[in-house]
Amino acid sequence: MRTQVAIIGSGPAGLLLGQLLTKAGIDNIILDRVSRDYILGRVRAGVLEWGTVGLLDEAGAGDRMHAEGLPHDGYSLAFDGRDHRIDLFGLTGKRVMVYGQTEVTRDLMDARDAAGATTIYEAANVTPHEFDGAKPYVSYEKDGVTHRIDCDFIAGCDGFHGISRKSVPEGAIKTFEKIYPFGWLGVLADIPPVSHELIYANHPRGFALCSMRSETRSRYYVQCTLDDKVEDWSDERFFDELRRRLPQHHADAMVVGPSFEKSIAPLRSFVAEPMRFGTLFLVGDAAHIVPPTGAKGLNLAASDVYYLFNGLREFYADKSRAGVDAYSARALSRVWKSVRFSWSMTTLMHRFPDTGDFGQKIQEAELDYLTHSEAASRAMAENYVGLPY
Ligand code: RFL
Ligand code: PHB
Repeated sequence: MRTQVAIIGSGPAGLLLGQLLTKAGIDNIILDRVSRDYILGRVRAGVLEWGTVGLLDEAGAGDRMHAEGLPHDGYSLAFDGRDHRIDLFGLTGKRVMVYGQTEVTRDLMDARDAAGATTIYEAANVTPHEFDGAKPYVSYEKDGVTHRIDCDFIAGCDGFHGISRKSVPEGAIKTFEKIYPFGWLGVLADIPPVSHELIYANHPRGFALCSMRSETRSRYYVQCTLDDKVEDWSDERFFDELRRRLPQHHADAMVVGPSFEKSIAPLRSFVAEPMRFGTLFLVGDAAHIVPPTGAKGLNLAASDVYYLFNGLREFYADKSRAGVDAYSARALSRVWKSVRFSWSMTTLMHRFPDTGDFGQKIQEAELDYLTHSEAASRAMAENYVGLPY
């Protein structure tokens, strides 16, 4: 088999890149090691920057998002028993879209099917080869048979645990990592959200987040310890804990109900540099991970795709390598700003077991500063809605 761009990974990064390439007339094949249903069973991000919304429109996958997604003009920082609203629209003229990653993925898969582009699910032992030369290829196994796809470029969109980053010789890559001493326990339940905007709460018992997927489906999180087990958290215990961490008027307004998804995610910041090795490009979680506090993971995958897609389009349309050569530096410049923002919002809103009274006082001072300084609130809002590409 031969294609122009072989894409490893059918998450949001691989699917968005594939769809933009297909629309530009650039042939591509996507390979994933799991099934389509398995991918659609994952519950992950929920907030889209407006730049991501625009890319989904450009990919021809935005109709349902505009019909069913919820544009949000602000969110609340809750602490000390009260709310401070970050007026995203008033401070930046921009808003975000609340629309789940599962739905984004489904819309991109449907658009890909409609375009007739090839995706190979349940491909085993996918491996990128010879990406330091001009004739790269990807091999994989399916139903016991080994296949080979020759290509011009390989896009490694295979997430943090994927094979693409691991295929790069150790000496050619530098990684940066920070592990946080806590996780998030999340539930999904068909109950109306406690508030029509997101609430990020800092409480002596730990962080909490009230998010949503629709007007009838809530996504709630509480900070938990790294050794917490999902089995130890009944719905009753979860909602009791969540309510205790919210200002009283929100706790009183909360409707509770049975959850149908409950999981724990550890929090980590990670960046791999560079993001390009010859004809292999790392995209999205394959190259970087952020803690979810700033809602940046999925949006960073989208901005990487923007830079790579434009580089590839320039390569095929104008015979220019300038865009692909600039990919890593352009993507990393935006990545590090989102890594910084996600780290700072995580540091501001969580209880840390190891920073003592000093760390606590610094948090309180920063929250007080945010409450009283429009400049500080605007800086936060500007990062949350997404820095320009
Ligand atoms: P994905 O979504 O992980 O997709 C990668 C795809 O690659 C496939 N794959 C392979 N295919 C072939 N061969 C291999 N060897 C392969 N190894 C992996 C996988 O099956 C998969 O289909 O990466 P992508 O596309 O870069 O998208 C990134 C986003 O998914 C990610 O940034 C966010 O979901 C991060 N994230 C969250 N972000 C938020 O903004 N808010 C959240 O609440 C939030 N919650 C989460 C998250 C990430 C989580 N992970 C990765 C464990 C919760 C979790 C649990
Ligand atoms: C979510 O809805 O899952 C969500 C929203 C905002 C975040 C993280 C997760 O910062």
